[in-house]
Amino acid sequence: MSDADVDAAGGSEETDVDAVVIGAGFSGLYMLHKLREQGLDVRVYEKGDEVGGTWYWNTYPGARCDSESHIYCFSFDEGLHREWEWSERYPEQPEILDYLQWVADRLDLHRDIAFEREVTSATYDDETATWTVELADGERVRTRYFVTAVGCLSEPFLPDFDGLGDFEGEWYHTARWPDEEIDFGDDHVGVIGTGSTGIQFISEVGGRADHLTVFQRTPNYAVPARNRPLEDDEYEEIRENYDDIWARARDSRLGMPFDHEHETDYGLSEEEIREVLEERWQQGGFRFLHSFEPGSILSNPELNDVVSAFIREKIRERVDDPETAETLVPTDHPYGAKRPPMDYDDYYGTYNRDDVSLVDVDENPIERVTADGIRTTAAHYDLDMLVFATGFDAMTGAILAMDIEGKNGQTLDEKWEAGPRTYLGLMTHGFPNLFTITGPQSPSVLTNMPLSIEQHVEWIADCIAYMDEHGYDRIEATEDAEDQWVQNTNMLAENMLFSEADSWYRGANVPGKTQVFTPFPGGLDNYREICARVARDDYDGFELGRASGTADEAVSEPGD
Ligand code: N01
Repeated sequence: MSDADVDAAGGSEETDVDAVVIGAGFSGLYMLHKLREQGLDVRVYEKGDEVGGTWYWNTYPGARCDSESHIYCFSFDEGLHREWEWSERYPEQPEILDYLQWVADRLDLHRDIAFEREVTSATYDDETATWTVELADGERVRTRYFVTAVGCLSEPFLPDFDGLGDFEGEWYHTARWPDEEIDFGDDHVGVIGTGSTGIQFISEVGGRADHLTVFQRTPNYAVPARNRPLEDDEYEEIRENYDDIWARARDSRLGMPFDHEHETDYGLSEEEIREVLEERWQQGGFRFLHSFEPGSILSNPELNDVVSAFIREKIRERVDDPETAETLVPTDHPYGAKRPPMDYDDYYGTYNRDDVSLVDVDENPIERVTADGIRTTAAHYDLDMLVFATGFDAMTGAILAMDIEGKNGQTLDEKWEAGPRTYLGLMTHGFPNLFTITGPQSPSVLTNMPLSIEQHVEWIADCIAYMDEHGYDRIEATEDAEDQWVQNTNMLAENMLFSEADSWYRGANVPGKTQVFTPFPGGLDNYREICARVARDDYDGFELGRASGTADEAVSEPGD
C-alpha cells in the first residue's frame, strides 16, 4: 500500500511505512510475510545480526526446544513444513536457527529487516493515528501500525548479586551466550539456576567441566523428554498426516496433537492413575503433563498430589546419595505450577558423578560473588567461571524495555504498573494501533508457540485488512473489554494451581515486579474461538475510527 492509499483510506498524513514490526523471530518473520502479502510497506527492526529471535540469543550448551520438532514450525505454508525435515524428536537450537534462516530466505524476508537496530521508544499521535518509532542511533520512523514481535522470554534477568564486578573469571548469562566455543575443560564452573535452561545446561556440561557446582534455590520436577532421532519412515508418516496433525493441534488446549486429550481421571483408583502416569512417563515430554483431559493436573489438587508424588519417587530412584536426592525433590509447589522442565540427558543421574555437586542456596543463600567464586551463608566455593541460568523478566520485560507512550502522554509502564492489562493479549486501551504478538493475557507460553504466533499474526493481518476495507485508520481496545478480559484471565488462573508457586508466569522471579498471573490459561482452542468471534462481530470490544485530526472522526462502537 502506498502513502497515497493510506491517505485515501484513513486520512492520516504521510507515513514512512505502513507497519513497523519489532523482532525477527517466528512472530516477526510471519508478520512481515503476511502484511507484505497484503500490499503493506513493512519494516522489521531486529537487535541481533540475523533472524531467529529466542533461537538467535539462547545458544548455551544443551539448548533445545521442549515442543516436538514436527509441530515446532510454521504450518501456514504447506511447502515449508513438507520440505523441511527435522532430525530429532525435539529440535536442537542450531537446527531451529537454520530452519528460521531457511524460511527467511525462502520467503525473501531479509530485504525488509534492518539488523542490529534497537528500538528505544515509540510515541503515538492521535491527530494522525500514527506512531513515531525511535531507534538507538536516533533514526525516527513514522508508521500507521506498530507491532511488537519481541517474544515472551527475551529480556534476561540477572540477579543483583553483590560483588559480581569483582569476579576475576569469565561469567555468562545463558540467554546471552557468546558466539565462540567455550572450553569448560579445566574450569571449576558454577551454575546458578535450575529452571528449564539450567537443567538443559547442567545435563550437557556435567562431565565436560573439571567440576560443576550447581547452586539450586528451588528444586524442579523434570520429566524425561525421551529424545531420539526421527527415522525416515516415521517422518514419512508425519508428512502424510500433516493436515490432520495441524487440525488436531489447533483444536487442542496446548497447540499439540496428543491422542489422550480427552481422557479423564474420574473414577480411576490411585493405582490406575499411576499406571497411566507410568505409560506417559515412558512416552515423555509434554504428554506427561497432559496425561489426563485438558488442564486437570493443573486444577485438581488431589490428582496433582498423586502426580507430584509419582515424580518425587522417580527422582529418589535415580539419585544415589539420599541427601542429594532429598535436596533435588521439590516439595514447596505442585507439579505444573511452574513451567515444567524437560530432562533430555539424565539430569538427575548427572548428580551421581564425582565431578558434579549440588549446593542448596535456599537453605544457605548466596551472600555475594567474590573475586574467585561464590560465598553462601555457609561456605565459600572456588570457581573459575559463573553461568547464570536465572531466567527472564518474562512476558512484559522486552515490551517495557522500550519507552512506549500512548494517548494523552500515558506510558505503557504507567498503564501496566499494577500488572499488564490487555484485551485478548493483542491490544491495550490507550494505545491504538499497537499490536502485541503473544502479548500478556494471551495463551502464548502455555502453548506450542509457533501455532499461537500464527493465530495472532493472522488475526492482526485480517484486522488491518478489515480496517483498510472500511476506511478506518485507528483501532483501540475499549476499557470495558480490557477489564473483562483481565478479570477473566485472573479468574481462570485462580481456579488452577498456579498461585502455589513463585514462578515467572506470575512475575515472582523478578524482585519488585507486580505479581499477577500473565498468560491466558483457558486453552488455545477456546482462545482461537473467542478471537474468531470478536472478528466476526466486527471487532467486538474494539473502537474503530478515523484519526482525531480528520474532519469526519467517526468512531464505531462494538456492534455499530
Ligand atoms: O528461567 P527460570 P529459565 N539465587 O526462571 C534461579 C523457557 N525455556 O531460563 O526457582 C538463586 O525458569 C531460579 O530459582 P527459583 C521455558 O518456558 C524454554 O530456566 O526462582 N537462584 C530458577 O531455578 C522456561 O520456563 C525452553 O527459586 C536464582 C532459575 O534461576 C523459561 O524459558 C528451554 C536466583 C531461573 O529459572 C525460563 O526458563 C529453556 C537467585 N537470586 C527455557 N534468581 C524450550 O524448550 C533466579 N534463580 C523452548
